[in-house]
Amino acid sequence: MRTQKNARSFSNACKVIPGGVNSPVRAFKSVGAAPIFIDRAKGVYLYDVDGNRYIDYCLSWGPMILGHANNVILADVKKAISRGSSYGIPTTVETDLAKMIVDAIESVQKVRLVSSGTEAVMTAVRLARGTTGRDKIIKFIGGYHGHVDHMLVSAGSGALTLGAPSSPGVPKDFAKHTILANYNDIDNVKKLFEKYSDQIAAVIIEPVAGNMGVIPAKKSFLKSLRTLCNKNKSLLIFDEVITGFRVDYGGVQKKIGVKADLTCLGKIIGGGFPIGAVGGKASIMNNLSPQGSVYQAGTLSGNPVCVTAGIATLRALRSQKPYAALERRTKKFCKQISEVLDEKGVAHTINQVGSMFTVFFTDSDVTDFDSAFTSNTKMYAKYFQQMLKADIYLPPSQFEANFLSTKHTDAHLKKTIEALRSIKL
Ligand code: KE4
Repeated sequence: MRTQKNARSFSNACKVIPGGVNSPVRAFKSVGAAPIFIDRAKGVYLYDVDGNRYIDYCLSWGPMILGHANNVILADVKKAISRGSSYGIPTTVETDLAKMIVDAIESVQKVRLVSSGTEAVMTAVRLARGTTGRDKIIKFIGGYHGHVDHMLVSAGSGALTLGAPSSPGVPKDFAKHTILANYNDIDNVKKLFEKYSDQIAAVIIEPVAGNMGVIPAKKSFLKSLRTLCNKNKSLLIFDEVITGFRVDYGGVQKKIGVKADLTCLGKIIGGGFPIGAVGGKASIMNNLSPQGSVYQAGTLSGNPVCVTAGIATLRALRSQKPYAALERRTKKFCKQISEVLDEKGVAHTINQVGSMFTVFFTDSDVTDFDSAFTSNTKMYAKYFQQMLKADIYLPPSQFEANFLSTKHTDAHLKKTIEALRSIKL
């Protein structure tokens, strides 16, 4: 039932907020629909202002791995917020969260907390440049690392979806040190190192891409990247803003056996509150101000309320160890989705890693940006709209990731499969 409140909320928002949203992909433009406005959420459910209830597979783009309004997190946050919300002075909870991250990710000896994934990436890149004295950064076509100027060069996620591979407002000079490579194509990277070897400060990669849809990097590719960076004295930056504590407790590094020099985190480590982090070897991290000379700062960095939510989240993940069960449940769910799409004769490919996955409407394998782009985005829009009508909320873009939480039960997945069977594609 779609009454007028969603529509009215959107037109009111458009009067005072560009596009009516505070982040482009929320506008539902690429799925040809008007956005819904959320009143509240609990567990796997979203409730919009029209009174509709949806099963949520976007989970605020990843953070809500323990479900919305998780009681344990809420209890800790309520206690924290009653002691004040921000001091701009160090607190011991910041040390506690940093320590949890250091203990969880072997390659991380020190951590700087910030307020978003974009800030984490911005800091990691500046730190890599300051540490190596070099300017160039290799990123991958279709990779999205937040909206800092020098990363908006053929970005993925919103920019990719909006068909603007690089954004107006980014001066050419800001982008000229960003070199683009093809994901999973080591020969391409080798050629770039041959061309720019002693100029490359770092390679930044999502070890499991989430912003051109889910695309895992091949283990051999990541191992070769590690070797190339060692040989050329460049740093390897893993952007684990999505994958951090999503596919395993820590990141993907343990699973794939490749260690990054710097790791960017966000989303889950804040439990739904604004947060980001960059971590790595002490010898590199110590170059950050005030210990070193690479400047970085933030009024709300390490905010005690956000950090408390992060600690509660990681503590729950560390004790519940949900990852194997989440992976099993997600694999089974993807198999069921595929069976129904086969029954409907709809060409598709599903990429799944842990509890994140994407249904690409294409009949080719999806291993990089070009193959992801063979997807039929009109079909995706139809799928999104029909599933929304069936009270299932999916990411409003073909080039994003779906997520399961620990609150998604077999009954929720069964209802979703029934909804998929009922729609016309
Ligand atoms: P934030 O600044 O949005 O916290 O993080 C930027 C970022 C960095 N690195 C990766 C791998 C990311 O996926 C992101 C942000 N992800 C998008 C969705 N894929 C956020 C959603 C949005 O832009 O509204």
